[in-house]
Amino acid sequence: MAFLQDAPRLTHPYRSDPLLPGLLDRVLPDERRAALDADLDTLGDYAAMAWQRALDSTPARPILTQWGPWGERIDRIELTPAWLDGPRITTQCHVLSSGHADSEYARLEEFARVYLYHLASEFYTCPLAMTDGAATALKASGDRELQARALHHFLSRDAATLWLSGQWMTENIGGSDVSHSETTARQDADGQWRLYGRKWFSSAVVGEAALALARPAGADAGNAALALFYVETMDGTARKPELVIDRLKDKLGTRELPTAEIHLQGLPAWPVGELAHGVRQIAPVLNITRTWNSICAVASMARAIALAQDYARRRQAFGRPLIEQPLHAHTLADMHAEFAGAFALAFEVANLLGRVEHGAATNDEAAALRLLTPLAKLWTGKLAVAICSEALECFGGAGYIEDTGLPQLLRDAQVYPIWEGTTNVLSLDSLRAIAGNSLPALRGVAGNWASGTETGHAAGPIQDALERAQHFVEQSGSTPDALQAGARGLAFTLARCAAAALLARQMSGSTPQDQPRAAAALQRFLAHGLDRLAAPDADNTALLLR
Ligand code: MFK
Repeated sequence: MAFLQDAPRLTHPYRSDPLLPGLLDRVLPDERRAALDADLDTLGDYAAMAWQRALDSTPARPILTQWGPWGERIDRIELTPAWLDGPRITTQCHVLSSGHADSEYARLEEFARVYLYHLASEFYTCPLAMTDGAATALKASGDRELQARALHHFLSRDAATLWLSGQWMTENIGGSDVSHSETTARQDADGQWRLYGRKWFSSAVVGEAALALARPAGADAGNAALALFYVETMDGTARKPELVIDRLKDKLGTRELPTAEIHLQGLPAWPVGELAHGVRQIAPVLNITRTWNSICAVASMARAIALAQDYARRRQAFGRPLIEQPLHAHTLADMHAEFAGAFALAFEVANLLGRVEHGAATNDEAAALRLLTPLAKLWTGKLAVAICSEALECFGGAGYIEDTGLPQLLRDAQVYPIWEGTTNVLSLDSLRAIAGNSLPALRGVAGNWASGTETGHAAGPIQDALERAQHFVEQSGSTPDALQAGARGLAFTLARCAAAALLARQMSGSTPQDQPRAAAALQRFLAHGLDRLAAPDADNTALLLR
């Protein structure tokens, strides 16, 4: 019998996760921790089943049928198995509803579920994220009528009554810059607002509702005149005729997610809040979906690393298992250290979000959260691509072959730095936060995180790097172009400093049994460096562009 290579096996995504159980043990009160276990076990079991199901079957794709046999417009979308499972498994395990429970721990408990569910969901998490954002934005709007209409559906614990919400911002003319949006809102003779226009990326077109930006008829140009509207998409079981699906997107990854181009032809709509400043009003959605993005990015890293580590024990090369080859082991350990930092930062954003929403956070923590949200999104998005790419290399040629299930990890990861704001857009958002008092707040908060006695060696380099970042902001503050050109380096420096401080805190709080591993992750993370600041030189930049 010729040699047959053992395939990588996925160990239990929850029980074998190297970081999640320890984090929950450290942060949650005992009773809450115990209550969470059943849902996390179920989601871990589901994730293991879904990985095997994907390997055992031909990849499924959503299919749009636009016309019925007698020429009627039907726009029917057939979904993949994971999407058909979505309503049941998410309501059964309280994925969305748990985030809106009355507790400062609600968001941490929600995102623990999201982390385990994400890859198994085939990006059903995308419309869930937007639904979570829509629920948060409706709560923030104070509009009791819309809240009564939608929240019990968005946060339902019953698959039969669950509604998903989209977030319709992007247009052909405006992806990152929505100020030129062409969708208009007009009132009909009965006073009902209706939306007219074309939305270019709708990731939840199968949902029952959406929040959409539109310009009220007669309003000024620019983004301040845009308003936010709530829409519903269904008449019973049929899609409303004023919502037309033009086509599904043919994407690099996230192919199970039915992203669509749509036309709005007078879709009934209700204003959310005042009839202007729609970007400000949709901002809560952005900050929530960016948090989902960060958690989902670390979930992809966790999966890629788990498979690569398992394989390194099964695969022999040059006379011994890969895991015993010093260079390969060193590579895997580097991947783990970066992942550990990203995991710590993404989950701290989740934890702070819950604390801020429930009045349990300090003012500095609240200000730091505004900055950490874009930082976590931009850094984890980029890192997920790098780690998934490195993980594919760990399998050699097999990592490039579709039916191993591995290439999809990289294809899908490429979405994290793009949607919900690119790395540069998020870097600019971090400048928006820094224009407030977020940077001094972050310095204070990170100083506390890294202040444990065992981690004194980490506190110095972190504070030094943060001080250089502050100095850079002050130096370039008077020249906005210089500040913008350096914004990405600044953002990566701040993200890495926050992550290092969190790894230090984690090490101090670990059990004696876990401490050596936490210390190793911190040491290796610090060795990769904190400072990504680069003094931008506009002339030098111009010389390199054509
Ligand atoms: C599986 C993982 C889950 C992820 C789900 C992903 C779903 C994917 C589908 C999509 O990708 S949907 C499309 C997402 N599109 C974007 O993310 C747009 C990217 N562009 C931006 O983020 C721009 O920064 C933005 C359009 C939000 C604003 O640009 P502007 O027009 O230059 O805004 P401006 O004038 O600076 O800000 C307007 C107001 O919003 C200001 O408040 P005021 O009116 O009070 O002055 C800002 O402070 C406020 N604002 C903007 N961003 C904010 C914010 N407030 C809080 N948090 C923020 N992040």
